[in-house]
Amino acid sequence: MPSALSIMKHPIALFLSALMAVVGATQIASAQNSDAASQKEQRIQMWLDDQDKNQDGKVSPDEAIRQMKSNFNNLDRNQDGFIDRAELGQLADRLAGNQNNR
Ligand SMILES: [Ca+2]
Ligand SMILES: [Ca+2]
Repeated sequence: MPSALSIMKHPIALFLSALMAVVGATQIASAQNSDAASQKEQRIQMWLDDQDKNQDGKVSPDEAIRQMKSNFNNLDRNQDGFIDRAELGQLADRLAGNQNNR
């Protein structure tokens, strides 16, 4: 009767553990991708929680603080006087891109 040790040394067992390592790595990679997406969502939500005082889903000039206020005209891409979720998303993408370039 083979011991547990000799089963682990079996070629098929080695193959299976190698396969599981590859599958595990793939799962980690896709988890990182969804992390990036959820980090972006979290960032947008954080900004809105922080600055969207009247909770209309966008930041007006008098709600904006710090860099958001000083860059308001740049961040308000469509110049409608508000930084909305889409525009916050563009900002989050830009910040994420800057981090990757470092
Ligand atoms: Ca608002
Ligand atoms: Ca806008």
